[in-house]
Amino acid sequence: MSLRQKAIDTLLANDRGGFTIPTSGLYPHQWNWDSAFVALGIATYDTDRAWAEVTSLLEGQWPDGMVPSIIFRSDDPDYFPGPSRWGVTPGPIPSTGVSQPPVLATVVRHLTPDAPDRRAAVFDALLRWHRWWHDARSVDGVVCTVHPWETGRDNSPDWNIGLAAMESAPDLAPYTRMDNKHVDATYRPTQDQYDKYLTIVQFGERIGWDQRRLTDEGPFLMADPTIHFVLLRANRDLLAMAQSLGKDAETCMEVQGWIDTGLAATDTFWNDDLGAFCARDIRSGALTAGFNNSSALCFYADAGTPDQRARTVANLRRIAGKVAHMLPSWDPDDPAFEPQRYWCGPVWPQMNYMTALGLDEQGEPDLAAQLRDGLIRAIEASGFWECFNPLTGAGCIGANFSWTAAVWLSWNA
Ligand code: 9WN
Repeated sequence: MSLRQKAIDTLLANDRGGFTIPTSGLYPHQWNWDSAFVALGIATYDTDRAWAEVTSLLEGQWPDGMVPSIIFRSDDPDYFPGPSRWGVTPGPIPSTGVSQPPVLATVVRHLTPDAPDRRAAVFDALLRWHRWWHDARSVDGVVCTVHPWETGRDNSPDWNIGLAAMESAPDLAPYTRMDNKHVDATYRPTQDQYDKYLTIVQFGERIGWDQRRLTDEGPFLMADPTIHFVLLRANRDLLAMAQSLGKDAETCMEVQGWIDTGLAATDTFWNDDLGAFCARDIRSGALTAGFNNSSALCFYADAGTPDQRARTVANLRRIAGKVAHMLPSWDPDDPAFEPQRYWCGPVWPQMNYMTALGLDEQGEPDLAAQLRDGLIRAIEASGFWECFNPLTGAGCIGANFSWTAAVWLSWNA
């Protein structure tokens, strides 16, 4: 069977009727940015079904505009923490109480150049979601995050500063992890990290998921290059869609204001010692110090000075000399690098997709090709895994993974 057919079959097998799960067993619900990437892949063979992926995700939008990281259309005992642990959430469908990197507007723009009706149908929902980031998650013009799960890079060493600065709740309700029942525990976040993840959830649940309070008073507050650069690009795409739809000047100016604020905030993430965009702990001001697979998203966002871009490229070239498959999620020269542990080393398909796109657009086609080639070779050797060991190309964590199939399809359309 061709790889193309296997990719399509993977997405069909994960289809739960109008929405797609990342993979069965480990992740049995609809995830936010997973669905956005999935829509890109499905669009290569079924545009109507791809559009359903977009609209089904927006069905979970909260009254305050947030689009949650997971929508729980059922309570699956195989997954923890499910809807009962997140408690009563204000959205129309039970969900988590945090969001995920907002790639959706960028995907919608890509899917709808000739479909203004579709574009118009979701524009206001996207606008309200972006406004939520700038209102509820912003501190002094920097869009922040309150939970490692919100960044989509769960156990990246980037979050160690923020997690070390908080205590696990002494009255943390007991729980049983389910992730370790599906996959090798040594590839997953540690128990201490999970206690802290659940501590933040418990805090949010106890304040009734008041998102402004969660940002201001929650146990964890960091700024993430993934969210920053993804939102910056998504705002540019939102503005382009506003203009194509003939939206009023006030709307266009509001979105332009977010772009200006985002560009101005970009230096917040710059670690000049390392020559890389890194995460920052907002309360202590401390910057993390590891080149990771969100660092080069400056190209995707068309942000950063020529010097910042040149130093980012130099880091990418150094790392390319250390691994067989670009782009590892953590710097192989850093002691925190673990090639099989989730966001501490493995190559992530959706990050390679965005980073390669940005590098291509900004005049670095050779590096872009290296990122695409590194992932494609791993997929050809191992299959559609969630992520891959950058030294060997071996698949890690979840098999038959939706966004991996989707990225492959979008690159091979
Ligand atoms: C928690 C579904 C999600 C991805 C994230 C990835 C992982 C979940 C987990 O799986 O997160 O949301 O349990 O580890 O880190 O990026 O969206 O594929």
